Amino acid sequence: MENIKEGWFRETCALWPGQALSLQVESVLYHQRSKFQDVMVFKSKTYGNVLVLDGVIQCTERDEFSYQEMIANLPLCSHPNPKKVLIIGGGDGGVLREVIKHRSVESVVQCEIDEDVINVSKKFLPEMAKGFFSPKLTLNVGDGFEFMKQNQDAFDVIITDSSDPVGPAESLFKESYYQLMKTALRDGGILCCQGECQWLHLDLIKEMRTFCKSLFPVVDYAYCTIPTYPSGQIGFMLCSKNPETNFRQPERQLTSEEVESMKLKYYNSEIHRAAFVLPEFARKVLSEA
Ligand code: SPM
Repeated sequence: MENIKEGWFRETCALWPGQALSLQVESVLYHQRSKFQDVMVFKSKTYGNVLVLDGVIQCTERDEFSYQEMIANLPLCSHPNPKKVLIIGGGDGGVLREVIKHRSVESVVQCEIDEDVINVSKKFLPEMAKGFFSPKLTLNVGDGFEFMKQNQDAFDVIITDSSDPVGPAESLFKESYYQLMKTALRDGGILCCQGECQWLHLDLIKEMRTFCKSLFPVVDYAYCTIPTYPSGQIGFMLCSKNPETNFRQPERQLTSEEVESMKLKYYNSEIHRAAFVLPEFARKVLSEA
């Protein structure tokens, strides 16, 4: 295992040159090559079990909730009545776990291409993967592109929980993919996608925002903090087919009782609003897009 040395896992990638995140390893629980990628789970000293795909951290038991709650709740709370939801990717199940907490959501289809990631998550990340047992779920092990081509005008919300734009997920950051999501959304539908990091990928985010604005009347960008993603944060690209959508003011505000009963640890309506307030260097670049 070339990325574990002297008891430390080190995450390096061409997408964040010159920097690396390290976590201390207690033991490697699983390491196999699936049909699509290298899949590893290790038990870390201080972040619980960690899922790593092609050498890149996807989630840790300690901090996963920030990303999963935000990528699910930013779009769901921006829609007046989300009933049918599509999740592309998200094989660990954490986004699904958050989506099914919404009473309005009647059905969820999840398309994950790599069945090994689902099985490994059920075994080693059970808190995240518990959503896979929900009666609301139809699981489709296969390609999200193909699924959306066959299912147009079908969903209120589409969430793309992808890995980074190298290898299998590269096409999910392209205009043609957003065009396909647009056709799979019903009128008034909303999408939210993993949107990379302001500190590292501002040019990519700007390019994506530009093509999103050519497709949708409303486009916005938000982010959350998360210690185990590079530079400690990750963003979300949000688009709506409804010209009246204002992502910065959640359409459905959660009461503190709802936050409590949904067992939310990061998302609340205040952080929803705050997530769109960008530091000046990013605000400036993205306002030109
Ligand atoms: N459900 C969790 C899956 C995680 N999907 C996003 C993973 C991104 C990992 N790399 C982050 C790099 C940010 N620039």
